[in-house]
Amino acid sequence: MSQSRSPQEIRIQNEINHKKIANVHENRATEILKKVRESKPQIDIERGLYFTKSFQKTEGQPLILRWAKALKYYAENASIYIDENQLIVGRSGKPGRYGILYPELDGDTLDEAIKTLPSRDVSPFDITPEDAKIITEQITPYWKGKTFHEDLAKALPRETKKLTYNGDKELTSRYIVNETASFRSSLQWVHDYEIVLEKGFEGIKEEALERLQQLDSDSPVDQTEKRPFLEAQIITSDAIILWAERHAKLAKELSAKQRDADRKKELKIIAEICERVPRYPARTFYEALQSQWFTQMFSRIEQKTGTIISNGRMDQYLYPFYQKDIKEGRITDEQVQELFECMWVAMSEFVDLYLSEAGGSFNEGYAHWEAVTIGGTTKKGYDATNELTYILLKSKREFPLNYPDLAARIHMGSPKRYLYEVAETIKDGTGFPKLINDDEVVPILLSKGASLKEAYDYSVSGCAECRMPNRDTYTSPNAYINFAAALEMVLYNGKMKKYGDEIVGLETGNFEDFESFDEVLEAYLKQQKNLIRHAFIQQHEIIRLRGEHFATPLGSSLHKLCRESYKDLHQPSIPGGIDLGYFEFIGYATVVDSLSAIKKLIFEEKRLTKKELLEAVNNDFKGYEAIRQLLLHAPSYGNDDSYTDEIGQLLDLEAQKFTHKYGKELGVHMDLRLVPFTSHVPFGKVIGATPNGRFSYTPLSDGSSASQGADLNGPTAVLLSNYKTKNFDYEDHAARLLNIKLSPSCVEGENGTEKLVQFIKAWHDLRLWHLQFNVLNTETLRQAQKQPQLYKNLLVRIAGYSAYFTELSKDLQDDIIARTEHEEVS
Ligand code: 8X3
Repeated sequence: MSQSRSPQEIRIQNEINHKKIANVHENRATEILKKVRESKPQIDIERGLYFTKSFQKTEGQPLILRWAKALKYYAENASIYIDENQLIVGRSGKPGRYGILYPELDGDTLDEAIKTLPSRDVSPFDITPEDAKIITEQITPYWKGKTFHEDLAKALPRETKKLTYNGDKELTSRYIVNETASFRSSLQWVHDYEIVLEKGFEGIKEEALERLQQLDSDSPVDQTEKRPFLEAQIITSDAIILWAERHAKLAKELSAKQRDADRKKELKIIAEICERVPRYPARTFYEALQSQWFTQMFSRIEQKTGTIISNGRMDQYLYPFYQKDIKEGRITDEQVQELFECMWVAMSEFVDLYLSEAGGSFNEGYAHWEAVTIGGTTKKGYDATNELTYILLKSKREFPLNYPDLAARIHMGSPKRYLYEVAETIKDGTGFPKLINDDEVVPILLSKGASLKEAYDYSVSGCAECRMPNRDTYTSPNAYINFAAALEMVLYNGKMKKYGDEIVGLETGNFEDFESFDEVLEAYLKQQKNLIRHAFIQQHEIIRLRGEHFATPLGSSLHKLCRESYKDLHQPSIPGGIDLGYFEFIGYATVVDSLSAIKKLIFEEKRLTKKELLEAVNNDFKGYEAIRQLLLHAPSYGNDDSYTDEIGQLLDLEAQKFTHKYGKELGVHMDLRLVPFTSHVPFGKVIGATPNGRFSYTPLSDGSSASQGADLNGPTAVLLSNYKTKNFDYEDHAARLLNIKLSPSCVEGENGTEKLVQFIKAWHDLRLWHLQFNVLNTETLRQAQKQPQLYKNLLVRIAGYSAYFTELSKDLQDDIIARTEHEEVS
C-alpha cells in the first residue's frame, strides 16, 4: 500500500482517531448534515396521496390540467417544514432523509413494495404503519390498471417483452433489454432557471393570462389544446407561489416565537424572501438561490426525473446577483458559500426512491445527482469562469457531501487557475468534479442543429449528458442494453445460462461450428443488432404512450418552445426542438475483451479450442484456472492495443449505423451512450462466465472503462484506447463515461497536481467526452468493507455521481476494489 493518503482519507482517519478534523470547515450546514447522515430514509406519502386524491376528482379533464390541479392541491395541503438553523427552505417530505411516491408510474405495485422496502439490502426505506395503511387502502387501489408501466407492458410485442420482463411479472426485469421508463417519468433535465429569476412565476402567469384573452373562442385547437396549456400554466404558477407563501407564513410564526435574537432575525428574513420569490423577480443572491430551490423542489413534486432536475450553470445565472451584492456590500464570499452549503444539505435530504428492483439496483447508494455545471464558455465562446466558479469548487473540497454533483466543463481556453483548482479538488478524493469536454460536446450539438450560442451555453445534466435549456425537447427514458447477453447468446446459440433452455436471442449457430473469427464476429453483430432492434421497439411504444400518462406544466412553463407551441414537454414532438435520446451499451469492455480473447487464443494462436473455452465458461472456470489465466492475459481494451481497440471501434460503429438509420423513424437522435449508473452490477448477475476470464454473475465492465484490473499500461493508455475505439465521423453517439482510479501518491504535492493537469489536457486534446476519478488507496476500501461503522463517511465515485461506500452493495464494493489503481499518471 502506498503511504500517501488523499485529504478525504486523512479526514476519515482523523474521525476514527477522534482527532480534530482540520481540513473540514464547520458551519451551520455541517451541523445539519451530521443529523441528516444519522437518519434512515423514510417514505413520505403526501405527494402520492394528494396526487391520487386530486386525480380522483379530475377524471376526464385534459392531462396537463389534471397535473396542474394536483400540484395546486399538494401546495394547499402538504405539510410545510422549516428546519432548525436552515437558511434555505422548502422540502417535499418529512424531516431527515425522505423519499416520495409517484404512483402514476408504478403505483399498482406499491402495496407489495412497501413490504420489502424497509429490509431491502440496497437503499432501504422505512415506513410508518399508518402510512402503509393509507397506501394499501387509498393509493394503490386507485392506480391499479392505470399506471404507465402496466400500459407499456401491454403494448410491447411478445418477442420484445421476452427480453424485457420476467414472464408475467411485469416490472421485474430480465436485465437484457431494460426499459427505464417504468421507473422514471423523464430523462435527466435542466430548466431555464433564468426566466424564474428574471420574471418570477407572477410574470409567467401574467403572460399566460394575456395569451388566454387572445384565444379564438371558435377555434377547436385554441379551445382544446391551447386553453388547457395556458390554464395549467396559471394554476401551476399559483401553486408554487402559494407553496412559498405558506413557508413565509410559517417563518413569520416561528420568528415570533423564537427567543434567540439571531435566529429570530434569520427567520424574519426567510419570511420576507419567501413572500418575494419565486413569485417576483429575484433582486439579491439570497433571493435568487431560494427562488431556484423552490423551483427545483416543486419539480420533484411534479414528476420523477431520472437523476433529478439538474442545477444548470449556477456560476453563470447567479453571477449577476453575486456581483451586485458584492459591489453593494450586501454579502461576502463566506456567506455565499454557506448559502450554497445550506442548499446542498437540503438536497441530500431528498432521496430518490425506486420501487422496482431494477430502478433500485441501477441507482445504488441513494443516488441522485442534480449536477451543478461550472466553467466552460460564455454564449459568445469566451472563457466563462468567474468568482462563483471558484467558490463552488472550494465548497466541494470543504463540505463533505456527495450532493450535488459537480461538473466542470473544460475547453481549449480554460484558464490555468481553473485547471489547477479542478485538479486540486479531484485530489481531495471524493470524486468531484467530473469533467466534460466542450471540444467534443459542442461540435456534436452543432451537428444536431444547435446554433453556436446554444451549444456554447450547454449545461451538464445527469451523469454526463448535456442539455441546452429552451432547445432540447426529448424526455423519454431510454433502454439499457446488456451486450454481454448478446455475447453469451453467441456462445450458446441464442440461449443464456441464466435462462436455461429458453431461446432468448437469435439462433446464430453452434459456437463449436464457427470456423473463423469472422464467423464469430458476424454472429455477435447479429445478436447485438437484434437487441438494439428490440430496444428501439420499446422506445417507439414509450414515445407513443408517455404523453397519455405524464404531463409537466411546470417544466413546460420553463421552456420557451413549449410556451410558444402550447405543448407539454412530454408530447412526442415539440416544434423547433432538438430531440436528444439515447440507448445504452452496457458491458462494453467485457464484450470487446471476450471477442479479442476468442480471436487471439482460438483462431490465431490456437492455444485453446472452442470446446475447451465452452467447458471452462460453462463451469465458471472451476477446474479451469489455467484457461482463465490464459484468457485474462489476452489483449484487452484499455491498454492502447490496436488489436482489441479495432474490435471495440467496430462494435461502436455498427451500433451507430443502426441508430443512424432507424433513429429517424422515431423522430429522435437516438444516440449510442456508454453510461451505466450501476446497471453493470445487476446486468452482470444474469451473465455467466465470459471469455475474458470474468467469473459468472459478477459485474460487467462499467461505461467506457476497462474491464476490472485489465488496464495495465497506465491511465494514458486507457485514454488512447477510448480514443481509438470512437468513430469521430459518426454523430450518433453521446456520452462515454470513463472511470479512472489513481493512487494518492501519484498525484501528491504540486508536482502531482501538475501531472494531473497535464493528464486532463491530454484527455481534452483527445476529444473524449467525460472523465472522472477515484483518488484513494484500494486498501482503504478493503478496510471500509471490514469495519463499515468506522468508514461511514467515505465517499467513492460511481457513475456520474459519488456515494457513500458503505451504502453500496457488496458486489459494487468489490467491483470498485477490483478496478486498477494506477500508480503513475502517465
Ligand atoms: C443518465 C441519466 O436520465 O439520461 O445520466 O438516463 S439519464
